Amino acid sequence: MSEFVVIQVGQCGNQIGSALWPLILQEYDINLYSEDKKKTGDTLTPKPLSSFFNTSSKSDLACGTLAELINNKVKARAVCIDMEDSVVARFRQGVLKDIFDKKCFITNYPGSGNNWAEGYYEYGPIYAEKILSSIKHAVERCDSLHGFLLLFSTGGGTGSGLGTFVLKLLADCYPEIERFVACVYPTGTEDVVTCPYNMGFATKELLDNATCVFPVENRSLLDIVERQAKKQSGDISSLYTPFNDMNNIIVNMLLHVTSGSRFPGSLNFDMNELNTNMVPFPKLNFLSSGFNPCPYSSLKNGKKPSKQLKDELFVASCSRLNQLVKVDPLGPKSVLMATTLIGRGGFSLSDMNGYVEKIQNKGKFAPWAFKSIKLGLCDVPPKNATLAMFSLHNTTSVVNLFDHIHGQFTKLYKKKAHVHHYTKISGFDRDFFLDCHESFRGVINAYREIENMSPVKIPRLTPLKDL
Ligand SMILES: Nc1nc2c(ncn2[C@@H]2O[C@H](COP(=O)(O)OP(=O)(O)OP(=O)(O)O)[C@@H](O)[C@H]2O)c(=O)[nH]1
Ligand SMILES: [Mg+2]
Repeated sequence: MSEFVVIQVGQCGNQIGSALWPLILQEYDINLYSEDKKKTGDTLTPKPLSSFFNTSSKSDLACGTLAELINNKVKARAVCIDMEDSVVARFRQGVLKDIFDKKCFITNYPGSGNNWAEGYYEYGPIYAEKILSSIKHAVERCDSLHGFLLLFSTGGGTGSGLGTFVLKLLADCYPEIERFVACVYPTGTEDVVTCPYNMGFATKELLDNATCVFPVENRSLLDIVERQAKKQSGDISSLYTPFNDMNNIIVNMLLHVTSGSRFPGSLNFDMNELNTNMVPFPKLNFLSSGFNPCPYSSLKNGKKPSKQLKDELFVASCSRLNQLVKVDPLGPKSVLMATTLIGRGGFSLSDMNGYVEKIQNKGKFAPWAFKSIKLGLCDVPPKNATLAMFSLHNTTSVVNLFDHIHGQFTKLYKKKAHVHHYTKISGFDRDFFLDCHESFRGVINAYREIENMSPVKIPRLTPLKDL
């Protein structure tokens, strides 16, 4: 089982983290609020917690309650960084306080002022040593570290600036270890005026230094949660705290994508296969993810899910309505470079092969991609669901996201608005604006080229007479 160190940076990164840890524990049947063990038959199946927790080498540790975890000195493999203290402070006090290693909290006051340069060039060098030492502490407690998983928003100063600084540190100090990033793009909720610059500079770093990026657009999440709220109560005013619902979707995406690394399955899909299968070129590393956000809890234990339900979940996972970024992976404008499908719970290989055929018939693939689709079957469904289907696409339509950010970045920069906040930071060079603009042009052109590629004609083999 692969191990991961989660590094959560800034307010958003730590808010996603605070939704992530309870849900991971729930997937292992660990009850946070009760001393009771799992009720079903009272026998606990040992499940290796080691992917996200340091269990002090008791790899088959079977815990039913949080108290047992704490007694066994189990610690989350987490590093929590923010340049203000309020969100990280909740980990010091909340119900999970004892599963966090206090050596891995790094905070300051009062934040990076919504300025990428402040996070990257001011706090980065000041905190580099402290951050590296916390990361080293977490890394030394791993037996088979596979990857770092970074969580942050690209819209503010700390997550985007310090988050991408940490990403670069990892690339320099741990070049062999994969760097996965789940990052929020506050599109549609741009409440920060400098957001276009922050998103722009952070994106350049993500293209340069991340192995795989799981981008999430707030406008996509908002659409999903509003649709769900309307379905459930017909009223979206019930969404008092949309960030909670939105972050739950991000967390579920992370649980799905890492499910094969945490649980067994008849067709195992480990995170170590992700980069090879999904990223054909280093800078085309942004992957769109989708799944049905509603758990199918209505199925009684033991009752076989119908084919219709399974098919519905497959269709939902590839639908544009359920993508966490604004793309339509099987739409007319999308050219697929790679796809992965992960079935959790009661899917069979023959179900999966049927879905592969559907995608191959409907989707348009890059001529060199051989229409290949990576499959994974994970035995354990998400908590409160009988089964789930998760899809990941490397599609050229993610260019929409780059176009959107580049457009906003250029609009602001044409007027040189807010530029002085960045140029006043020591280490930040005015030319970085132009470099960033060039980086966007490069990646946008790369996607467009693949979109416009005509199918490659492979010449027929002719016999070699001289042999
Ligand atoms: N989906 C989601 N978006 C968030 C969340 N928190 C903040 N955002 C968005 O992310 C952007 C700012 O990111 P923050 O994480 O608050 O900023 P920060 O990284 O702490 O940086 P500074 O406060 O500027 O130092 C805003 O545009 C918010 O709309 C969250 O919990 N979930
Ligand atoms: Mg903040």
